[in-house]
Amino acid sequence: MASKGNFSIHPHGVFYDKRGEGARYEDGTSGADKADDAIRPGGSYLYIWNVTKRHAPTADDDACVPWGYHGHTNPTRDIASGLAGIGLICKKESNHFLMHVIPFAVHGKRKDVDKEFVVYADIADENKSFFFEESIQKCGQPDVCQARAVHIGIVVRFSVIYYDAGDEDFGISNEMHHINGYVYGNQPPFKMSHGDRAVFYVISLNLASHIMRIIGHTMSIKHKRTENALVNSASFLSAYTVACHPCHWLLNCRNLDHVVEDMLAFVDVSNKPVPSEIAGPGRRHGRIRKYYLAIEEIIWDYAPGLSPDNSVFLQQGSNRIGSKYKKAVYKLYTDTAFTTPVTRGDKENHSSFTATTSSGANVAPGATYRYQFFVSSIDAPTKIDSSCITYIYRSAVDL
Ligand SMILES: [Cu+2]
Repeated sequence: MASKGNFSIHPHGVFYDKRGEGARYEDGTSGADKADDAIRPGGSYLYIWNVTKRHAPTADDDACVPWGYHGHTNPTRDIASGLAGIGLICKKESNHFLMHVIPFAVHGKRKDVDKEFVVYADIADENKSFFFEESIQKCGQPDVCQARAVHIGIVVRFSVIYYDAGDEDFGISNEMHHINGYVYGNQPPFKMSHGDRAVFYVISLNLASHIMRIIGHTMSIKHKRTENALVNSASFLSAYTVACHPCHWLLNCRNLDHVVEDMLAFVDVSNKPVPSEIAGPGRRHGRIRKYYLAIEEIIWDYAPGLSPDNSVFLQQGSNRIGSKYKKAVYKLYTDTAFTTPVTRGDKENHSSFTATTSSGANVAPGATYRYQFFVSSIDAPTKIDSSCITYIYRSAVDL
């Protein structure tokens, strides 16, 4: 420990006694049992963590299980200051050791995958960082920023005992929606070759939900097929995928608040000869299904059975729109003439205000575009999935 602050390290997923906990709180202990709670500047401390059979991956787990570690002298402050990382606990047969700590670096020793990546998705609140007063000196006019700053007092038992609201906009400007410490796509691209088997260790620590996905790829999480890796506070998971289609793909958080903040990175898949079941052309051995979808404008009534008694706000009037709005819907036709609609039964006719894209094409009014989607063995339901998986499609020109 060489920093100016008192900090600690608190692990997840391993065994420790009070001296290896690294978390400061009122636990009724004293003396040696408190020495791990906060290491002073210039000091050092030996944390002892054990990985016992009870902490090893189970037979049903993947070869390795990711866990997080972070500062816990004041967890909010410590994590905002940057003190977070990831560790792996692996089955013996997959490695020659059980735990390996990888602070935002790749592990690279697994035999069951070609590539390993860390996706630490979080919101770093610089207002709460131990170093905020130093960072504020980077402001063009430090005095001006200091006056706008949100001042947070000392924390006792996780409660802030004083709090100066400051300037909310300035406070928000210091909240970094990051992936591995990078915002607005500044994370260097995750590089894969076509057909690579990859695992993404997706973790989060703070109080927000992140729904991470890679466009053009499905994932397997806990042996189940999905396209979303959902992580909440202090969540750690492994998302397995196979690099499809050489291209530049978006990896981002689907939480719409975080889409607005451009919480994203990119996956670069380079070209390489691959087995036919992975390459696009090789996927065409299956049945081809053609759908002719038009995007049409309609007037949609949100409450066709509305009575004056059951809704105040949906009654149309001089100062209210009412229950009817202009919408766009996908409508299925029999062929490219787009003149004969497909009649759908009641069970199939569920409004559909939703859409799709895979190539990013922007289809202009009156134009048509042919999207090709492939369903290969690597996207299929897994052995433990139910026989069908439900996905949505939607427009993605502007979310
Ligand atoms: Cu997010």
